[in-house]
Amino acid sequence: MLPLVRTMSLFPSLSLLLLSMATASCSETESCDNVQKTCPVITCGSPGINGFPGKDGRDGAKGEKGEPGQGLRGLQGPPGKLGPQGIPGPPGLPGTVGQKGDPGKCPDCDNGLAASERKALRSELDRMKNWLIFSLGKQVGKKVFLTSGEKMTFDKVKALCAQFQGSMATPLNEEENKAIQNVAPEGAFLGITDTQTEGHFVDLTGRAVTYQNWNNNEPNDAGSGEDCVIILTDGTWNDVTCSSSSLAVCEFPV
Ligand SMILES: [Ca+2]
Ligand SMILES: [Ca+2]
Repeated sequence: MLPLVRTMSLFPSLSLLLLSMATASCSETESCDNVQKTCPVITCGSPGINGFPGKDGRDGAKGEKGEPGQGLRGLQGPPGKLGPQGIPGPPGLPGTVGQKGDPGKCPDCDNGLAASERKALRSELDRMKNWLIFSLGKQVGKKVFLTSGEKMTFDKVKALCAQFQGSMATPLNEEENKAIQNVAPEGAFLGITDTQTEGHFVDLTGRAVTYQNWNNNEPNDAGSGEDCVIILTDGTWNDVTCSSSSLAVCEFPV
């Protein structure tokens, strides 16, 4: 019945037509009482005006979340393009020191030819050393005393000997003192001073000298002071000024 009422409200002329048709049928075939029994929608009085549709009801409660869909998952796509190279990271910490390696081998050193060459070179070197000592110097024990033949101040003699990996002649006993005397018959500086402490003579390493061979009345620290030592022609010693000049004699290990 409801659709019919709505249809009638929407089309008032149609409803009136239907009503007139029903009224006409009633009057032609049967009484109104019978019509009411067979057609309850249609009344016999004047029809009322249809009301407006009611307001929409409130929204219902939110329903539960539905089940996931059953559709098929698509195939995995191909890998994307390679991204740009990143910034280099900071340098790592230094590693631990490795163990000491085995001694290396020298193939040329192990054969007999190289060994014979070394022996020949050593022999030649010894011969040249003897020639040098014979012509210029004097060997005592494991020392050889040589002179450059020049006279200079104490400091220059010290520097000259160091330049040639030697040191100033410093006699430790009478034999060495005699050897220096033979190399420098006119006298020479010795590696002995009392610059640090007056009257306390030491060698160039700072050790007190145990062997001494002073001339009479020496050392006298004469004049404005004498802190360096020379060997005289007779082999005795005299303290002199360091700025004076004397023969340079150096000693070298043999
Ligand atoms: Ca002195
Ligand atoms: Ca003196």
